[in-house]
Amino acid sequence: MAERLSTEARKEALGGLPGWTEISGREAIGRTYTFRNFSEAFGFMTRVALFAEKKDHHPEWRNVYRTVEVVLATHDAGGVTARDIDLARAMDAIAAQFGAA
Ligand code: HBI
Repeated sequence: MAERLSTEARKEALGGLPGWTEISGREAIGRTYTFRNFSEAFGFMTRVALFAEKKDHHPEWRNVYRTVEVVLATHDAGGVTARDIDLARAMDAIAAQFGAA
């Protein structure tokens, strides 16, 4: 199983992930994406869902119209692991293809 990152390692990883922040009250990281419209938000979620399934590592997320709020944590490890950092990077790359802010 992937190892939980230390507070220090988590902060360092977040330094390389603009837009991502710590979630207060639990060991998790989050980011909100804003797309041009619902269709693009849902397209993003579909692409991420396929990637997440392939990696067997899944986001917690909430879609409201053209925004997608994401929380990443490794439930099996009870915190943030390298798997979350990898998923955050992949989500950023997919979101950039949709021109998300
Ligand atoms: N996704 N975010 C997240 N965290 C997990 O611990 C996790 C997952 N997706 C699948 C998964 N674990 C499974 O590997 C296990 O629950 C069997």
